[in-house]
Amino acid sequence: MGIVLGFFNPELSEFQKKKLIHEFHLFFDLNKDGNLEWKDMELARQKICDWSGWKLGCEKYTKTHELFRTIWRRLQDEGDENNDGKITIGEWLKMWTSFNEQSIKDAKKTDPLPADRKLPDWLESYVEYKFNLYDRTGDGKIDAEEFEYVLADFGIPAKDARKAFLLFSGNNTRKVDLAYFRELSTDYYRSDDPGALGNFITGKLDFAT
Ligand SMILES: [Ca+2]
Ligand SMILES: [Ca+2]
Ligand SMILES: [Ca+2]
Repeated sequence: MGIVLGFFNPELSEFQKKKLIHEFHLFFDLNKDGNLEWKDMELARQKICDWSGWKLGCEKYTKTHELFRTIWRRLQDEGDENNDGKITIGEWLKMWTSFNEQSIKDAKKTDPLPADRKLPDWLESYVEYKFNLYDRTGDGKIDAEEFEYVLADFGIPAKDARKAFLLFSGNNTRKVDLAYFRELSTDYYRSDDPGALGNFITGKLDFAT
């Protein structure tokens, strides 16, 4: 048995639930039917391929297809409790609670990351996909224009995206590369701290309502 660490609660707080529900509806359920299915993954894959000009048959296209198949397989394993090919919002939240419990249970002193900074395997791949989606110029960092541009496609007002970017980039003093983006994403998915900068990574500024 791993060491039981008392510093975070496996139960999701209301704040954490709000963030996860927002992410589910905004970025995962792309066809907006209320469930997460392979169809949604296909739409995500199509989006990055279309935007990047990766055509059927090219290496990037094939790689992206494989990436999403893997993400979906893992996500379905962990989240689709009744095996009906759909992850409902209830199953989604349950999956995150189980992940919290498991991370506490498996935590070891030698872990490079504390239990509350771990991400599920499939999410590591998804975070990288998300980074590449934002990094339109492919220069290894996200700038304010890219962030605003990509979020506009998800219906986020430009002024909110701009403000969010300024917040987590420390008024443009911090380079938003993949390593920092991963940190911010971990805040978003795992942290219960309302002051964590990663809370703003989806362009939503307020989870109080
Ligand atoms: Ca859907
Ligand atoms: Ca299901
Ligand atoms: Ca860039």
